[in-house]
Amino acid sequence: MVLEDRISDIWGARNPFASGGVWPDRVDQFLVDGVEESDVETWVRGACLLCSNGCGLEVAVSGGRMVGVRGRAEDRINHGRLGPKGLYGWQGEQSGRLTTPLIRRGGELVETDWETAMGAIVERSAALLAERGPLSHGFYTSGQLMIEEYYTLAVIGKAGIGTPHMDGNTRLCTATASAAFQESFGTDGQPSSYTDIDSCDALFLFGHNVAETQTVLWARMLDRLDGPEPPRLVCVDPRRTNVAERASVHLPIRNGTNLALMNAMVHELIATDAIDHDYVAEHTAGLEDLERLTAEATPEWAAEICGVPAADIRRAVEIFATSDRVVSTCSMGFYQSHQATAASCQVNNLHLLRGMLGRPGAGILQMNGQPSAENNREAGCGAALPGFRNWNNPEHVAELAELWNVDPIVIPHWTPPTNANQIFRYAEQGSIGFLWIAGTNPAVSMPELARIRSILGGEQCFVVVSDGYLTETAQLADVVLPAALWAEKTGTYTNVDRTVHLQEKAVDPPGQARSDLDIWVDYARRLDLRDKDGRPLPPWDTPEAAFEGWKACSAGRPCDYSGLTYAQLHEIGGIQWPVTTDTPEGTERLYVDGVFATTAEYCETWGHDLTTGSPVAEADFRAARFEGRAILKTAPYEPAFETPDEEYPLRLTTGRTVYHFHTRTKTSRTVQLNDAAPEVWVELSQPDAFRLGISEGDLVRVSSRRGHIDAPARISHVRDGVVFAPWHYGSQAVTAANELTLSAWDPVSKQPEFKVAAVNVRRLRAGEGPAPAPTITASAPVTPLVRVTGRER
Ligand SMILES: Nc1nc2c(c(=O)[nH]1)N[C@H]1C(S)=C(S)[C@@H](COP(=O)(O)OP(=O)(O)OC[C@H]3O[C@@H](n4cnc5c(=O)[nH]c(N)nc54)[C@H](O)[C@@H]3O)O[C@H]1N2
Ligand SMILES: Nc1nc2c(c(=O)[nH]1)N[C@H]1C(S)=C(S)[C@@H](COP(=O)(O)OP(=O)(O)OC[C@H]3O[C@@H](n4cnc5c(=O)[nH]c(N)nc54)[C@H](O)[C@@H]3O)O[C@H]1N2
Ligand code: SF4
Ligand SMILES: [Mo]
Repeated sequence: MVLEDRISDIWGARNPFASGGVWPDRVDQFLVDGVEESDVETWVRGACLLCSNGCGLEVAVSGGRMVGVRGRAEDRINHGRLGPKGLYGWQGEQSGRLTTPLIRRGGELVETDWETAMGAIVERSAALLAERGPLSHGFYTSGQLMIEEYYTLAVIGKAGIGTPHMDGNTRLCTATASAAFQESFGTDGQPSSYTDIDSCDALFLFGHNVAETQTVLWARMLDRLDGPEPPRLVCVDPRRTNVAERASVHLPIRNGTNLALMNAMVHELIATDAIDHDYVAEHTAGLEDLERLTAEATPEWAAEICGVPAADIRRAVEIFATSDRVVSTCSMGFYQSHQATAASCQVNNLHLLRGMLGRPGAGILQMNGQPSAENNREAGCGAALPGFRNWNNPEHVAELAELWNVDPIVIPHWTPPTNANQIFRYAEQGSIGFLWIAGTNPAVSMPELARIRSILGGEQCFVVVSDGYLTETAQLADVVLPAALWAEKTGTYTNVDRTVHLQEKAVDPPGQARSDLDIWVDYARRLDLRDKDGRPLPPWDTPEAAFEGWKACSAGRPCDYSGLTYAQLHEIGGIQWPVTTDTPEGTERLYVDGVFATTAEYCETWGHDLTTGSPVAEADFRAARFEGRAILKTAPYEPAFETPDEEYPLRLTTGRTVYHFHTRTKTSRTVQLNDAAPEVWVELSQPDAFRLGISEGDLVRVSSRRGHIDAPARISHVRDGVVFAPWHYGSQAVTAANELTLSAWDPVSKQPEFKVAAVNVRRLRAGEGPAPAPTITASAPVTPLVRVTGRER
């Protein structure tokens, strides 16, 4: 039977539209079997939490349970659409949940009550603070909580305890987006808008498989591609993704060579004099350095390194040079690499050189991945101060001290904030003796898992985990707290184009589960954290009061929420920050006047050398007098840390499939999604498979210097010499791609290199039929198979 659903028909029906038009609405709805629309008692407003798109939706509730979802037609992000995860993935929250706290007794995790669990946490925390001070504490959080929760933890960590050791899994995800914005424009903050896609002449996708990872955004792009005056499309990805299939130019470069390509693209743009001299002169600084650093980077030079024809690089540049309005996106193919910030800055540079920013259709989207990665960065729950403030600027620290009514000396600013890689290193050494992990599953998602497991399982560090499920990480903790998820609580999420959504509580959490906000406020009260006048820190204990606190903190900064209310978000759906009393309807684009955030008073950083990551001195930043001009920065290309050799001759890259979200806590518990991609596989090109004597479905072993995984082989359209492994399947070490990856990172953003490692592959034995990989995505087999995803049921 052919099912018209979001499993076999991932993007749904086309609604083509012309350049400059409005994307037509199409409302997608799913109700569980046996439930009719008339059975739905209430529709509760919110946004999907399974990627950074943040599609506006309503949750159907009946008998106190979630029974379905439908998209909101009036929402600016999705105009009613929902993708596979949005439509089905919420069902995974209804099984396998933690319902009571757990505590380790005699080596085993056993059920306990909140009083005992919180008592144990606070006892350990207070003792360590008394003995060793704030540096004994680390907090590793998420890109999936609400801003109210992040900001609450930021206040606890930065004003109450005073530890610099706070970071999010955003380090693995969007740290490079943030770093590239800071280096180019002076602060974090997405300059552009999804509406730019509606009127662009060309789309450039750099290491971004949007077709599988933000399916509704790809539907918007497809509706442009199938409409009148379609944009030209350029795709940079070593795999033949669905994006690549639609591209005018596909550059399947070797993974780990992005910066060589980017330096050549900028070289060629300058060499062909396709730059907007007026814009560059008025609004940028650093052209001479950029010319010098890219002088030798000809397309022929890059072609050799990247393994693509020089003529194709020229064609891509020509499209950029002959379009008036280009939208570029960067994602993990660029961010999870060794020269991530430099490569992503070069994308910013292409736009600056052509004056293509701040006007409709001309924009940059340095993507986020997780639904609220943006909020973690804004709220300062990660390695930054709240409101994109500069930790190295005493005035910014003084502002926070006044707002929080604490002594500035409490706020950690004597050293750069600690990134997640370092937090795990300190936890390994035991100098961090108390590590609280919330909303992330590092025992599957961090590189070099054998090491991560020994850190989490060791005696040297007390580990608290808050999660909805007993994850691989929770299983190693000393105390596990059952968390409320998504529509079980109220709060706001901000998506990748600065659109803020309010999620309203639809149902109660299971058992004794509590929201992260409640848990952290409880912790703060038990630790008795107070401000200078003895008032409790944080002063709030409800989401809306936390939101008011955040609004005050954000006022006057780029991510200004001061004019926004829950009531407005309820009525309208998504609204883009900054929202002030002057701009109550939000702001579509930043930098429309070409004035950037590069004054010393306002900027978030003095910047870094992109080659070494060493910080620029304040005096040098001031002496350069950028004064609102964007900064053109790059670095010379260098090969990745680990390149192929005789023993490990292939290049591993890792990534996602459309049907699963990360470590699959929700999607493996959703029948439709799990059935579509139930087990791990790895992808090889046809020539590599032939050479190694491997056929479709054969069990193979992929080995790196760190470990190995065993999985059936899919012979796909991946580039020759490249092996692709989805990293979702971490419930066993032998299927977890991060057994293979290495602890190395970009020097500026500190984002780990998940996209490049050297491996070898050997055949173990014949398989039982084709690999269990999806057949209608980038993982499509080179030879057609009988079984087609979503069509066999
Ligand atoms: N279905 C699904 N959607 C998701 C998620 C999910 O888990 N599942 N997660 C969400 C999150 S948190 C994130 S961060 C985003 C990630 O979204 P994406 O960045 O689109 O996802 P990835 O699959 O990690 O990587 C994108 C592409 O990079 C390519 N690539 C690999 N190495 C290189 C390289 O060296 N250079 C270049 N140019 N390309 C390379 C891969 O072939 C892959 O197609 O997705 C979000 N959406
Ligand atoms: N090899 C390789 N590794 C990667 C990547 C890659 O491309 N390749 N990508 C990286 C990227 S981009 C990312 S974003 C990370 C993601 O890595 P993780 O963050 O480890 O992945 P998730 O499975 O999303 O884990 C989130 C956890 O939070 C829980 N959770 C969800 N909502 C809530 C909540 O409201 N409260 C609490 N307390 N818990 C909640 C979920 O149940 C889940 O266990 O992985 C990174 N790792
Ligand atoms: S595109 Fe992202 S936000 Fe939208 S429905 Fe799919 S997973 Fe949810
Ligand atoms: Mo991510």
